[in-house]
Amino acid sequence: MTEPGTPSSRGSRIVDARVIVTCPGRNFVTLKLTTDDGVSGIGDATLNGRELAVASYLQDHVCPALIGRDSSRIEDTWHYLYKGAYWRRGPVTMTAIAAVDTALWDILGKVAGLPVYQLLGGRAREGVTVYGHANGRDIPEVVDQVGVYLELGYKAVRVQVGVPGLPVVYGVSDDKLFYEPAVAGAAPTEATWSTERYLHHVPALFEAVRDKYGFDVRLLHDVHHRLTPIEAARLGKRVEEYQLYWLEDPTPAESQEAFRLIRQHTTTPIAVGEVFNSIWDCQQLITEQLVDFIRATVVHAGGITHLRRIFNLAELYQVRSGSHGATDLSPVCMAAALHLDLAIPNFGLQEYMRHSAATDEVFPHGYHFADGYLHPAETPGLGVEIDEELAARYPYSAAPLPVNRLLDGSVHSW
Ligand code: EZ4
Ligand code: CO
Repeated sequence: MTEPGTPSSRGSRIVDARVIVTCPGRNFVTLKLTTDDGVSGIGDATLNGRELAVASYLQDHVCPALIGRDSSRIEDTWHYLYKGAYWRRGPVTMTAIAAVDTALWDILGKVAGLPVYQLLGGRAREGVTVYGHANGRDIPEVVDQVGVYLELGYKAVRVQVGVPGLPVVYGVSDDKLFYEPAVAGAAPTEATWSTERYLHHVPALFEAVRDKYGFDVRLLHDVHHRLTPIEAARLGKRVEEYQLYWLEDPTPAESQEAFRLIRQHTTTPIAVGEVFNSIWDCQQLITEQLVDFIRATVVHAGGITHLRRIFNLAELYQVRSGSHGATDLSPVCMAAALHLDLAIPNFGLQEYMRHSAATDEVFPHGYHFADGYLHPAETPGLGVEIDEELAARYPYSAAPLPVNRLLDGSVHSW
């Protein structure tokens, strides 16, 4: 047996660990690791609205401990950070661990001269099917927007519509190729919500979209945690005839057994998980087959190493992946997600919201969209870099997510 640390068993040593915070239109936190062989890898560490907490966690507590560590020991480093912190799980910790993990996979790919998906077992499909986002203030506007995505070649579209009587509604914006809910300012903006108005209005949207485009396109909808289980059950049942590909985050998932009630009433497929940070958030959801798609992501669920573990568990129960991919997940996370999506057996669908031109310039990347699919870069590693000089020109600017209230003023899930 080779002694741990002897040259034959050893990768290169980490000599530099740096956190880069930049705001090319929105805030991103990126971890950059460099080895004594001069190889660098990057990982996304962005937690929307709470960016600086992760930056500090990394800078103050993780980076010093990484110096001198063997960059090839990805699994060991994961457990070193997870068990070694004593304080387990949580979005800040798991986003920080994700950044380290992602950067180490990037380095390993570059050292091996292979794109990361090859290290994960190779291509299990030709491309990563993605969905885009059609939204509008009213139903005709959404119907038009679905047409725009179909023209672009998308095979799946999420539809979100404004609700009469509510001034702002999640997912509806003036920007049409992306949607940015975080708003610049020290304190959060506030939105109002009426479940009654929403439930009354939204089925007509699916009817209108199916009438116009038929059943060939996959349609999705995000409830964004706003319903109780029985309300979600009612909506799922009501829209069954429109054959949604999934209904997302129908109810908050802190209580996993809540989904049993939804399941008892409807065959509309359920997707959940964008706020999950560990396998323990979805253990019951998966093993009791209470959902159909797990939407956890590389950046918030402990990196490629831990997300792969979640998807592997899900595969045993015929639950597929459906990873979150909104604009607050940087191109570094998107690149990492694509490598994993390409390699796992139980891939379902990947969210893809285009980044702004400024973001794309700060994060030059080789992944590309063609005919409804995204394809990761074929270059070694993740195939995404950060232009640090350009990044430095965009200083951090506070932008929290909104707070949501019912019409009577009660705080509600946003
Ligand atoms: O609100 O990423 O499915 N996508 C979503 C997103 C989330 C944001 C929160 O940072 O629900 O738009
Ligand atoms: Co969502």
